[in-house]
Amino acid sequence: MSQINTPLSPESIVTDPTQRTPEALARVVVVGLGYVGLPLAILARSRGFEVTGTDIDTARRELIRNATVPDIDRATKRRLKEQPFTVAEDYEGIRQADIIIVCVPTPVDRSHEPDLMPLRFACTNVASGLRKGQLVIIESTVNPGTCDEVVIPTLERTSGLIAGQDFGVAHCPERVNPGDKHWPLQKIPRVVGADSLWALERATSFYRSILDAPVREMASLREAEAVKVVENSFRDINIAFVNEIAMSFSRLNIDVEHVLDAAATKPFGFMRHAPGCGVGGHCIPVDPYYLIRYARANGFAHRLLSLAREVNESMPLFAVDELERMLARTGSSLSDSTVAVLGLSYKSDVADLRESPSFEIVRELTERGSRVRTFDPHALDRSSVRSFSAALTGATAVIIATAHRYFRSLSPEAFKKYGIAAILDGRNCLDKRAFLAAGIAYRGIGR
Ligand code: SAJ
Repeated sequence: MSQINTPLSPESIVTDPTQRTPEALARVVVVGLGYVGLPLAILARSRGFEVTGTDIDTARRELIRNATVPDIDRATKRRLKEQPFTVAEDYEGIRQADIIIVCVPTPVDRSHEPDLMPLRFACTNVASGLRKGQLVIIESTVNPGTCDEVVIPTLERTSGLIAGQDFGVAHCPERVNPGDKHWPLQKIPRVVGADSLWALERATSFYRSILDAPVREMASLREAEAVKVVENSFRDINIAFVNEIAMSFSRLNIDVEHVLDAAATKPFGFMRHAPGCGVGGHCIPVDPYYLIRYARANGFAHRLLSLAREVNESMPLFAVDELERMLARTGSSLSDSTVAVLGLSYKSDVADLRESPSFEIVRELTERGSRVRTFDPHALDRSSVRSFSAALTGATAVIIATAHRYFRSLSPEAFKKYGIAAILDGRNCLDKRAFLAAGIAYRGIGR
C-alpha cells in the first residue's frame, strides 16, 4: 500500500480494480444523519462495517434509535431495524474510526451566500478526535476549492496533524435522490477525489465495497467537488430554459407541454424538463450559487448560471401574475379572492419543504390582498387547513404548487362543487382539456 504522503497525479491513479488490493475497513463514523448520512450509515452497516452515526438533532437521534424516522422508505427502515448502528450523542467514536464521513448541510443564506458554518463546525469536532492514519471523507455538496481551502485547514488547525501526511481527506459528493425507488443509494455511481493516492485508494475501496455501482477516481479534490455543482447547475439551467419558453409561449397561445412532448420525440440531443411555478429543494436552487460565488472570487462571472437562477426565482411571481390575469378577465382580482394554495413540498409525493416556491407564492398572494389557505397532504403540520375540502370551501381560486399524486388525480368536479372559478396549475399536472370542458377557467405555466 502506497504511503499516505504519495503525491496524487492523474497517471498514478489505479483505474483497474483488479490491480487494487481492497482493504476491508472496519469502523466508520458518519457525521450528520439527514437525508444523506442516514441512508449511507444504514448501507455501510448492511455491508459489514461497524458504524457509528451522530447528529446534532437529539429528537432525530431518538427516531433513528427507534427506527421510526419518517424520511426513509420501508425497506431502508426494515434494514435499520434488523441491523441497527450506534447512534452517538456526540463525536465520541471519532478516535476509534478508520473512516469519518461528513454529511452535513451546505445551505445558502438569504442573500444566496454559501453558509459553511455546519461544515466548519463538523470538521472542528472531527479534528478534536482525529488521529494518524484516519481518512476523512466529505459528502456534503461544496464548491471546488472548499476541501483545500476550508476543510483541510480546519482539520489541521484543530488536530495539529498534517493532511496528506498524517491523515487523508477525500471528497465523494452525495447523490441521494429522496423518494426515487429506481435509484436507491447502492445503485448510484459515484466519483471520488482525494488529497493523496493513499486517501484515494482507501476512499474508493470503501465506496466500492458498499455500492453496486461504478466509482470513478478523480485527479483531485477540486475536480470531485466540481462534478456535483456541474450536475446540479446543468439541471437548473435546463429548468430555466423550459421556464423561459413557457413564459414566452403563454403570450403566443402555444401549449408548451405539447411542444416539449413533441421535442422529446427526438431520440438524441434533447432532454425534456418541466416548466413550473418554481425550483425548490436543498440542491438545485442552492448548488449553483456555490460555484457562482467562488468563481466570482476568482475573477470569473457565471452569467448563464446567474441568469438561470434569476429566471427560476421569478417563477412563483409569474404564477401569481397569471392567476391575477385570469381573475381580471372575469372582472375579479386577487384582493377580492380567497386562494387555496395546494402543495407546500418542493417536490411531488415527498414531505420536504426546503426552499419550496410555495412559500414565495403565499407571500406574494398575501401582499396583493388575497386571503390564502394552504393544504399539503404530505405536510399537514405546516398546512393552514387540514383537508382538501377545508382548503376549497369558500375559496374562489386555486394554485396547484406541487404535483402530488393526490392533486394530479383530481377531476374538474372536485373543484366545481366548491364553486372554484379559476385554477392556476403551477405544475401543469391537471388535465387541461377536461377542466376547460367543465367550464373552469384554467391556466398552467405556459399553457
Ligand atoms: N423541477 C422543475 N422542472 C424540472 C425538474 C425539477 O421545475 O424539470 C423543480 C422541482 O419541482 C423542484 C426542484 O426543481 O422544486 C428540484 O427538483 P429535482 O427533481 O431536481 O429534485 P431534487 O432537489 O431532489 O434534486 C435531486 C438532485 N440530486 C442530487 O443532488 C444528488 C438532482 O441532481 C437530481 O437530478 C434530481 O434529484 C433528480 O433527478 O431527481
